Amino acid sequence: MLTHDYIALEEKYGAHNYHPLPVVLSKGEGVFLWDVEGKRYYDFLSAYSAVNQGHCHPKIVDAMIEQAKTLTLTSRAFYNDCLGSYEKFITEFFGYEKILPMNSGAEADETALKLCRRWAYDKKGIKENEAKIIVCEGNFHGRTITVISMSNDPDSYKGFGPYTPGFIKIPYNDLNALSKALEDSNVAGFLVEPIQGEAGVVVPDEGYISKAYSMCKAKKVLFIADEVQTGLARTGKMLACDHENVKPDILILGKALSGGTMPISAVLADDDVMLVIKPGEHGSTFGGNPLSAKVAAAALKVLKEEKLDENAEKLGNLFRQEVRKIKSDMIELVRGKGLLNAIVIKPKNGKEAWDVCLKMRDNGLLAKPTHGHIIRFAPPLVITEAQVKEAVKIIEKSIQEISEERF
Ligand code: IF1
Repeated sequence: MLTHDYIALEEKYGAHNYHPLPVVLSKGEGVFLWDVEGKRYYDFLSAYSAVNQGHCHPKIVDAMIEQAKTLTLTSRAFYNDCLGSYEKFITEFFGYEKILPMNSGAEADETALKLCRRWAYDKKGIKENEAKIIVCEGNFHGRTITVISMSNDPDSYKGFGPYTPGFIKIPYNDLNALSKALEDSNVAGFLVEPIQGEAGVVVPDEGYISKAYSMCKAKKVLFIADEVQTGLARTGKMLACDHENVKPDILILGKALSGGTMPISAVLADDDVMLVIKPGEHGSTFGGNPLSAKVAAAALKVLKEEKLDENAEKLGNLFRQEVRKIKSDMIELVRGKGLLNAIVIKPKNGKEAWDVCLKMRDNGLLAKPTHGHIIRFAPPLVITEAQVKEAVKIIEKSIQEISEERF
């Protein structure tokens, strides 16, 4: 089968809930992907930052294979011999008293919302069913009904109502709006992405996170950070909140927690928050299974051993510096932190970000547009300096070729 055969198969038998770039991948290693015809590409998406450790990292895959041969799932009806030591490891790793293990990012966000609401009733004394949670415009927290109820992107929410109530939406990066919203005494939590990924890698002003945190503290409101995409070394620190020395009351992790091998997410909090949920009140069949316990521990160890946070910081600076040298009227703006970056594309001769991505694919680099005119650039954090430079050459060449094309 060739590329078009695989695409036709998905088109015929799969739901049409995605519009992928036309490339069919069959192998990955480190920063590279190969398509079914054997062509090699730089991966500058990293499965939306799930593959921070690089494709098929041997230490993560070894942990996975070894555990898969021994025990994969017991459910939480019984104890298993992997979960406790993983729980000890990850809580010490991030400095929390407890973890609640889940699978997808959206589920972890839902878990955080449930924790926050229950804490509001049990600890803050808000009347039942009246708790409110502040969220930000432009957010992306996943696809479940409650999560899309927080969204102001019609693609996410339109036509899926009725929606879950209890959210106050305020503009992102706006402390005045936060201050006003915090005046409502029924507010229990503030859920925020330290950098908004889906919105197009929107980096807030310096001090936004730390000031927002202090404002929440002053009102006895839980500061909840969705670090599903920004976490785990992507932005140059283990957590994006570390840039401002903020320790969220509730921390949400996903994606790279498994190095891209399987869905593993986690919610971390101290006892005061985590223990409001009692046996039987929350859970999931797969959350905390022995296989994911082993895989997640291995994935975290790789981040630390290979100092991927430092590499992201250093090579992120290099990437932005090199891209800013490209002379093209199609580049409107380059922004980001660590190795989570975006280029805002100014269309030319009817050519848009999508066309640039197709051209980059032809030239051996994969990235995906968001919101029509923004291209996200987020390679695996194991990338080297020479590879960043070569990748930027491909980006430059592609933008130049597109600029010269007409309809
Ligand atoms: C898709 C975006 C990225 C997330 C944050 C929770 C979740 C996500 C901050 C949910 C998921 C994804 C999902 C993926 C595309 C992607 C994405 F463009 F949509 F926004 F990464 F930039 N919190 N992000 O970014 O995690 O339930 O998917 O495990 O195809 O929908 P999930």
